[in-house]
Amino acid sequence: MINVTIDGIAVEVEKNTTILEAAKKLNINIPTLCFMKGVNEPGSCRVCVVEVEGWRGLHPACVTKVSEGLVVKTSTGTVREARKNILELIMSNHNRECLSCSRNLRCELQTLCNDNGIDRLPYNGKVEKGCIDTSGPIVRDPNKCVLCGRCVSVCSKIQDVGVIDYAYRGAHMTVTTAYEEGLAGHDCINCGQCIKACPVGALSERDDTAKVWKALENQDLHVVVQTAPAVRVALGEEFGYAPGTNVEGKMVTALRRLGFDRVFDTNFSADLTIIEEGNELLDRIKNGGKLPMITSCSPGWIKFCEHNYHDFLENLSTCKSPQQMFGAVAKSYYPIKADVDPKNVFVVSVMPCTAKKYEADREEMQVDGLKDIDAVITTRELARMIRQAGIKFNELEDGKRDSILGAYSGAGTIFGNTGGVMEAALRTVADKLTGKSLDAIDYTAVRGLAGIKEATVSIAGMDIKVAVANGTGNASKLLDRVKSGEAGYHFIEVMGCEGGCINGGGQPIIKDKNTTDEVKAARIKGLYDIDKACVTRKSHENPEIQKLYAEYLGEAGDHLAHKLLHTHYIA
Ligand code: HC0
Ligand code: SF4
Repeated sequence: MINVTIDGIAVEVEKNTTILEAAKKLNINIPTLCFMKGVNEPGSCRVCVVEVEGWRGLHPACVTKVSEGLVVKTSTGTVREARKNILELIMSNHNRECLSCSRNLRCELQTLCNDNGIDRLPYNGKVEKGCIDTSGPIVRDPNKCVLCGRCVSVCSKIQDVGVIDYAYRGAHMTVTTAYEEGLAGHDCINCGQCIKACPVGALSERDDTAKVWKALENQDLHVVVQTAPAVRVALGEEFGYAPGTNVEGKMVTALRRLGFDRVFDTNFSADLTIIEEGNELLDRIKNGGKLPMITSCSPGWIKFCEHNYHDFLENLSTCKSPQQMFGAVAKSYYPIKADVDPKNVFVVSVMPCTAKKYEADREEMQVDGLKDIDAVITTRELARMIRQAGIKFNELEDGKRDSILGAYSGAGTIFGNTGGVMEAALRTVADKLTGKSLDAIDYTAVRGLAGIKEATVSIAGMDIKVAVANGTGNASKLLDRVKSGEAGYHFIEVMGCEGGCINGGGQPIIKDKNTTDEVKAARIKGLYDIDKACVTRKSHENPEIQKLYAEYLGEAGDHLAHKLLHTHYIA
C-alpha cells in the first residue's frame, strides 16, 4: 500500500492508483472532461490538473500514479486559474447555443464552466468547424465537439466499429468519418453509445417528437404506442427517481395524457418473439439446421453482423425483433379486433435504443405495403414530450396497459437485460422439451454484466450449450472464437450495447460517468424485480399470446406467422 496526502488529508491506496482515484477515496472531486474510466484515459484535456509538492508544473490527476509520500493539492490558486483558463480555451472553439442545445442543463462542459467561475469568454476561437451530419438517426454537430475523444474510444474500443476518428491538426482538428461523409453511409451501427459518451451536445439522436405530435393531433389516425422493456426502469431518472425505479404505471398514465389511443407493451411482443424463436431453435436442433442460432432482436448487432460477419448471417434467427413484431400485429390482428382500418393505425415505439429508428426504416420491415412502425422515439425524447405537455410526472397515478397487446410475462420483461432473451427462451424451450411446467426457471449463469457469459443447460437429457455477448466488441470476440472452432454452441444471444437495452443509446444520460456500472446494475435489478413479481413468468403462458395464436396466427412458424413475424438479412 502507498501513503499519500491530498489537500491535507492522509490516505492509503493500492500501488498503481491514480491521483484521481485516490482523491475519490477521500470524496474529493477533481473535475474531468476527456476521462472515461477504462474507455478513454488520454490525459489530454488537462481539466483535472493538480499540484504535487516538489514537482514542477501541473499534472493531470487521471493518468498520474501515486507514489509513497506524495503530497497533492487539488485546488490551489494556480490550479484553479489553470483550470479556468483551459475551460475558457475549450469554450472559445465551442458553439455556445446552449439554450437551444439538447444537452442544456445536462452538459458536462456547462457544469464545469459554472463550477469553475467562467463568467466571461476572453478568446474568440474557431467555432464553425463543419456541417451538421443529419444523414441517419445519429446526429453529429462538429461545432459543439470539444475533442475529448470519448466517442472515438467507445466506437472503436468498446463497440469495435471505429467509424469516427480525429482528423487534421491544431485549430483545424476535428472528429469525423472517413472522407467526412455522413454516418449513415458508413459502417455506423446506430448504437448511440457515442451519444452517451459525449460530454456535450455534439452527438444526439434525430428528434422524431414532431412526427409523433403531428400524428397525435391527426383525428383520422388511431395512434397506438408500445414501450420497450428497459424504458420503465430508466425513464424515472429524467424526473429525479433513482436508476432502476419502475415507473411503468406513471408512464402509462403520461402516455394516455399525451393522447395515445392505446397504450401497449413491447414486453408482449417479446413474449411473441420467444414463441417464434424457441420454435425455430428446436426446429434447427432437431432437423439439422444451421447452428449456433443467434438472436436477431438488437438492430445495432444485426447491422454489425451484416457488415463484419457475413459468414454468420444464416445463423441469425429469422425472427423480427419484438419492436417489429409488435408493429406487424398492431396492423393486422389488432385492427380486426378493434374494428379500425389498418391504414389508419399509426404505431409509435418508445425505445431505449437509437438503432430502433434505423430498424423501423429498413425496407423489409413492412407487410403488404404497410410499415410495421411509423415513428420511434427514445426514452429521452419521451421525457421531453412529457415535459412539453406540462405533465407533472411525479404526481401521476399509476395506469394500466390496454388489452389486447399489453399483457406480458416476466420473461418478456427481462429482454431488456443482457442474458434476458436467452433466459426467456430457455424457460419456454425447457417446458416444450420436457412437456412439463418447470419451476426452476432462474438461469442465473446468463445474468450479470460480464461481457461474455457461457453455460451448458441440461434439459430432458440434452445438453444445450449457450453463450451471451453484450456490446458488439464482445460479440466480435465471441464470434471469432466460434469461427476458429475454439468454441461451439447451440444458441447465442447478442445485444449491441454493454449491459443490454438498459444501457441503450437512447436512455437517460448518466451525468457522472464514474457511476455507469452502478446505474446499469440498478436498471438490471429493476427488470429482474418486475420479473419476480409477475404472475406469469414464461412467454408461452402469456394469455394474450395464447389468444393471438388461437384466434389468428395458428401455430408458431406457420405461414401467417412467417409472413408477419420473420425477416431476412442483407449480405
Ligand atoms: Fe430492447 Fe427488445 S429488449 S431490443 O434491448 O429483443 O431497444 O428494452 O425493445 O425489439 O422486447 C431495445 C429493450 C426492446 C426489441 C424487446 C428485444
Ligand atoms: Fe460508433 Fe455506435 Fe456512434 Fe455509430 S452510433 S458512431 S457505431 S458509437
